[in-house]
Amino acid sequence: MHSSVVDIKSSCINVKVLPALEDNYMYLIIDKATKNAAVVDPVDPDVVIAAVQAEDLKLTKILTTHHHWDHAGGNQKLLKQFDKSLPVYGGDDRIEGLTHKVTQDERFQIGNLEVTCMATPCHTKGHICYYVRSPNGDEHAVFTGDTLFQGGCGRFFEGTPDQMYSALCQKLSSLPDETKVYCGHEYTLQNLAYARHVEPLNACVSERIEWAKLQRATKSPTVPSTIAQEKTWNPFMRVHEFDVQKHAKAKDPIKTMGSLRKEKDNFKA
Ligand code: GBP
Ligand code: ZN
Repeated sequence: MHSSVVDIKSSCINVKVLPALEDNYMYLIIDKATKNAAVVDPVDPDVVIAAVQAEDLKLTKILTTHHHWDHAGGNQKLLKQFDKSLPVYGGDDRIEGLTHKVTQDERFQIGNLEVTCMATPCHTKGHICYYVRSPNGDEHAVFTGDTLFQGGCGRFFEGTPDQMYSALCQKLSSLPDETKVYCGHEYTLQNLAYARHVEPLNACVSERIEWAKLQRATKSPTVPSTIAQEKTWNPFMRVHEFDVQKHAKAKDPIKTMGSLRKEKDNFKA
């Protein structure tokens, strides 16, 4: 296992972080009040089923961020081995087992938790981020798949700088500061190495690198971060900043986004 299993607990929303494959994360989103749960990107269904049974959860939904096999490739097996009638949410017809195709602002519940879908096309055309709120509105989490990573973002396989700008700097940046960010891969150290190349003088980047090195030394996940933190160290969320534009040799945020992504595609940490 690339990382240990951890439980992120609070009053209403619990999240179980489950490592999979080389560097993927699956997540159980648990409504503490009802023990209802949804699983995000269950590429390794055996691990998910074991966790659901050990914690005596009622698994009611599969949430898929995008159709890539390392996210959606376990859906059929989970349906077959656990419950053929589990609804499968996602934004792309290429998703295994899809039953509920969702779009921007569509809402549904996990027990009493309120989920809002955010369409974030670019890494893939049908990519969805899932924003989760407690019933009292006090707790927030967002599951960002391969759109927003800690300190970075996904490759632009099916989209443009303009679309990633809209996803990161308009949609995700509008979430409450304290929203916890749960991304699809453990790429934090690689991403922050690039962030330091972009902004060598940004102390938030250097401090997070030191923290992340300590975490990884014990195989602890670096997730979650928060939206407020990402705005301090993630170059792709900082394309308005003068220093970032200067590094990119660009004069507007969207050109900066395009130029950063191009450079990161070939960056060796
Ligand atoms: C790293 O950064 O550690 N190993 C490298 C990058 C997401 S997975 C590997 C990589 O390219 N990962 C993808 C990405 O977007 N990385 C962000 C970055 O490099 O900055 N995937 O598995 C990837 O989406 C995939 C699966 C891709 C099916 C295409 C298809 Br089709
Ligand atoms: Zn992907």
